[in-house]
Amino acid sequence: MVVSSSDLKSRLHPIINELAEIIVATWQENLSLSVYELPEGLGYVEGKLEGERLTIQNRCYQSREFRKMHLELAKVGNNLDILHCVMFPNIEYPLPMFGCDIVAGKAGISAAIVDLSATNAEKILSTDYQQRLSNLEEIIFTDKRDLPTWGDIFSPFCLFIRPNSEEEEKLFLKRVKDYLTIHCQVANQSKPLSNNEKLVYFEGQKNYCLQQQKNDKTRRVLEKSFGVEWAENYMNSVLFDLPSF
Ligand code: BLA
Repeated sequence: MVVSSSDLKSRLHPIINELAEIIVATWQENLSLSVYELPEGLGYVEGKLEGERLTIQNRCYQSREFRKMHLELAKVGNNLDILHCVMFPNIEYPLPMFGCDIVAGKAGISAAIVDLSATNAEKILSTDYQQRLSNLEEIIFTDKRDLPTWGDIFSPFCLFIRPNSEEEEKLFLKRVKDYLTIHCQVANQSKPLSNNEKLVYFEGQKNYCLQQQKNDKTRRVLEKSFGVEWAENYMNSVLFDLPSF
């Protein structure tokens, strides 16, 4: 069955479409993008084994500083809409990982997370990032959520919430745009590293990906529609592939 991508868009929670547009527009405003090819057959996928049909639509770009900028929109049956976004720096640049995930169910958004996660030896964001992030006006969200144990990769600036109103949803979107803009601005000014220094960022990115692959909630959704092997391959070749060095 051929289903056009615009069809998925019309079936997603509006906040997910809105955030997707913000992300791509911010990339286009700040970076020089070219297309990044995903592994064959994994751009648009549909699956249904036990449980409900899962539809996934991927958009992927690259730039000078970023090996891969991945935006994924997914729908599980009629219940669950997901936005997933990760920017994988080219390991020649001393940049953190940008990650964002929104999970929306019938009752609204249950999880909204955004972070810039350090991949340097100290696992601490550079002072440049810390200053810019600290300068953002404070936003108080009512329902903060606790990170799972694998979430030790996230920074003190990680925002993990359950928005409790449309206003909080909008504020979350604004914060994602803030983090993304800071990230693109710092990336634009960053200079490539020497071969020796690259190893640290390779290891840091590897650690980030290995920890994210421990997210059983993501894995289970994929397994229920596509099977264990497919889910494993998708998690380590599309969602969190390791850089080569
Ligand atoms: C949680 N991720 C979840 C949940 C689901 C998914 C169903 C549970 C929602 C909840 O607890 O309310 C599912 N997420 C997916 C699927 C994809 C996806 C199927 O991205 C992709 C196809 N996850 C990420 C990234 C981050 C992330 C980049 O992919 C953070 C930067 C975080 N998702 C994240 C965290 C949780 C979550 C921290 C909560 C996990 C927990 O409570 O155990």
